[in-house]
This record gives sequence, C-alpha cells and structure tokens, in this order.
Amino acid sequence: MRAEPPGAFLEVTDGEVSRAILRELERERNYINLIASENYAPLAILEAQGSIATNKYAEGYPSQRYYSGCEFVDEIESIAIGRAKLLFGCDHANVQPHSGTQANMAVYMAALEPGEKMMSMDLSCGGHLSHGLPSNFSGSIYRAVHYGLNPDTETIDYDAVWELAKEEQPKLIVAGASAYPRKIDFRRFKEIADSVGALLMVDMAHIAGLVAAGFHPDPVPYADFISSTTHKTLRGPRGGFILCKDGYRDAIDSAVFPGVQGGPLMHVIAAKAVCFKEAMSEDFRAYQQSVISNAKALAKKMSDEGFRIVSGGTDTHLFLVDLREVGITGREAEEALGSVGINVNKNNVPFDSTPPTIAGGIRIGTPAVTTRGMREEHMEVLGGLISRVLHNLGDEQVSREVKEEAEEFLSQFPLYPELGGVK
Ligand code: DSN
Repeated sequence: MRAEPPGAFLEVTDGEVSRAILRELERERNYINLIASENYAPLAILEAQGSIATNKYAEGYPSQRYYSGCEFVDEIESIAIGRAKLLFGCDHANVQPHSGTQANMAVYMAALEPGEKMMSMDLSCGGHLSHGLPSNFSGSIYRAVHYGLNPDTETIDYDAVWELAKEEQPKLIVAGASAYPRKIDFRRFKEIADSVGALLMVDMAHIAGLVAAGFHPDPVPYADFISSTTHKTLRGPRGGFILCKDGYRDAIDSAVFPGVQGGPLMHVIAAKAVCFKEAMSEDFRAYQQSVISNAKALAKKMSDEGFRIVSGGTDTHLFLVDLREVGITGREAEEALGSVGINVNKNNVPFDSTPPTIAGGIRIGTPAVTTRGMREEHMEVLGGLISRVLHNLGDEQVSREVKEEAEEFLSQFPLYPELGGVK
C-alpha cells in the first residue's frame, strides 16, 4: 500500500527531521550494535507503528471506550491481547503501557499502596531504576529494599533473598533485571514470596523473547504480575505490556487506564500485535537460540582474550565484562569501541564502587547483531576486534585498523536494504 519510497512525504514537509532520521538509519547500518536492550524491528512492525492508527483516541478498552469510532482500533487491540495471551499462555494481557517503566508503575499501583514495601534487585547488581531507585517514582512513592548477589558466584543467592524477605516482610517481591546474565529461578522466587505472604512480580523486559521461545524458565506459572517491554529480545516496537492472573485483571486494567495513562497509542498497539505474531514463528525460535549461542560464544572469546566475565559466562542474550582488572573504565571502553564503530554500554559490575557514569565494566548483548545475521563463527571475529581495541586503548594505529576491519566485516550483514540508500 506504500505510495512512495519511505520518507518521501516527510522529506517534502520537513527536510530537517527527514535528514536526521536518514542519518540515524545510516548510523544503525554502520555500527555493530552490542547494546543488550536494543534490536531492529522488522519492516512490517515499522509500518504498523508508522500507520494512521496514531490518529485515533481510544481511552478505555475494547468495546468500552470513551470515544466513538473505535470499532477498528478495538479489533487491533483485541488481536494484540489475544496474541499476547496465546504467546505467553497467560490469563490476561494489557497491551497499553507506553513503556516498561509505565508497565511497572501500573503493577505497583495495582499491588501496593503508597508507602508500602517492595523488595527488588539492587541497581548496582543489575536491577532497574524503576525497581525502587530513590530518584525514580518507584523509590519515592514506595519503600524499596534490595537484595544483591552472592559475592563468590555473582548470581542470585536465593537463601539470602529469603532471609531478607523474612526480615523485611515486603508486600511485593520483584524478580527481573537489566544486567543479569543468568537464568532466574521464578519457582524459587514464588516459594519465597508465598512464605512471607508477598505478591510476586516479574519484570521480564530483557528476556521476553527468550521466554516466548522457551529458552528461559517461564514466569507465567509463578508470577502474579509480569511486566515487559516489546522492543528488546522480543524485537517489536518500543513499548510495554503486562500479563497477569485472572484475579488481577480489573486491578491491572484500571491501574493502566485511568491510573497511569490516558489514551493508548493505537499505532504502537498495532505494531505490538504484529510482534506477538512474529514471536510465535519457528524462525523467531531459531533466532532466539542464535541470540543465546552468540552471547555464549562472544563471552567465551572475550574470556579467552583475558577479560573477566561476570559470573563466568551467560545463559541469556547478554553478559558483563569486568574491566577493573585490566585497568580501564567502562566509559573509556564505551568511547574507544564507539570510535571504531562498535556500540556497547558502560555498566557497573557487581560490587563495583565506580560511579555509574564511569562504571567498572561494559554490558554486551547479541539481540541486534543476531538480527543482522551474525552467527557463532562471527563472534570470534567480533571478540577479536573488541579485544584489540581494549588491550590497546589510545593506540590510534590499532583503532584505525580495527575501524576498517569492522566496516568490512559489517558489510556482510546489510540492515534494512529495502529502505534503499540515503540521499
Ligand atoms: N534502559 C534499558 C536497558 O538498557 O536495559 C532498560 O530499561
């Protein structure tokens, strides 16, 4: 149905924004993207997200709207809800949260009164700012206490979580993280929550694609609430959603609207529906398998190159490299790698006292490079390039060589070729 090449109307109306978007396309094409929370949405999803569904106000839920003319957006939202339920095998899905943080906000509103206590993973050990950071709404409205990691294994110490839960008696326990490379035992979290009479929320934003494909333990049988985003391993549009058991359906729906949001973004919900459909395919399952095998292969290569990998490796789409032993900071590594066309993000590693703006390590994830077609054998090359930069920080000759090699290497993996070249 596309009348013109992509961007044709925008170019005429607003050349400035058009050019910035085209430059962003070129940037995405020209960088090796190892940011664990990013991915490339398929063109069908971009089309749905850029569609006329953006025009419609639809406060409320399908068949119960505060606006007329909602029959087709009702269809869109009902398809998205039905697919989310089928994909994850859950009782109820709310696909309206604009983001993962807004999904979390709605779950807290449904589960807690202001001032009540939640217990979640410490940000410095891999948690998320919306899990109770004092400067975030979650830490100022609710009382947050945090569990950490076992200092020897750098993995969750479930007995310590249990001890803390008994001591603190939280009303809600949050499982899930932004920078944790190992599988999370949701059954164990449920046992802990039940033993202290707490509710269990799982934030599966990072691992949603792995869960959908069956490569990470499933939180659905155990969690009262599950929050997520759609744009990380799930490879959909930027947005959020919530899954819950039937008994919490009304509490979640009214917490999302009118609790924390007004009109839903119907164009994004259309794109979420497409994302859920794609996630049911065999291709998607194979993709998730490669995401994990690539992460394992890249972590092994980095370890062989002399870098310490937090917890000794990964079971998921990401891993953390502790750079403190090689005497460089996460910020220096992020900048040096960025300058040769490789994007990673600086990240604190467990028990790292470096300020987060500097950080003692980097987080590396494989969802985006796997979407571009890279497989295990390519991780050997990639790890070699990263290692040369990090072992020769400040050596301009090495940087120049690696930049050229990275460009040559990346040219085997075209991104969005259907969108053509930049004018
Ligand atoms: N900012 C995301 C991440 O990078 O993990 C989480 O919201």
